[in-house]
Amino acid sequence: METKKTRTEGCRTQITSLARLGRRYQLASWVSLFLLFAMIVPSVYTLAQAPRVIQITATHDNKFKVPGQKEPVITVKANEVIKFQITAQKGTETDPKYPGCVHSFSVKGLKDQGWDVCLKEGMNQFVLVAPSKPGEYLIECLSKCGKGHDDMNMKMIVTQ
Ligand SMILES: [Cu+2]
Repeated sequence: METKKTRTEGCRTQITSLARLGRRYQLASWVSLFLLFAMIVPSVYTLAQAPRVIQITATHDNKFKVPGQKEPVITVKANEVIKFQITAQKGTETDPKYPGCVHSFSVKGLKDQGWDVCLKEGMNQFVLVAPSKPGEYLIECLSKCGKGHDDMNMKMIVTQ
């Protein structure tokens, strides 16, 4: 009698442990699913947050040009992170104050925030943060590049 009892009990415990194991597996799959999401969601978020790319050309005749626009104007949001891709062509002169640069991409009041970039001949890629104060800013070339240099500028509109 006693042995029978223990056998049935043993069976029961086996069944319950199987059920527990099943539950544990289910839990494991839920945990792995959760982990998968935990890994995917931030990367998708980061991709969505990837900085906007703005392309500009700094021409050989010392002008800033934005593809598809008559006048070079860019509109950005306050504090927006922007990735600039600027193709720079060599002007007629070079400035010893900006060694190795054919032009510069500068905002006079924002130099300390990185807005004074040396443009080398060819493709220049860099990331800048838009000013926190909305308004109109003048982006200038401060590297004396020859005829037209004094007018080598473009507008940046910063919106809220
Ligand atoms: Cu210039």
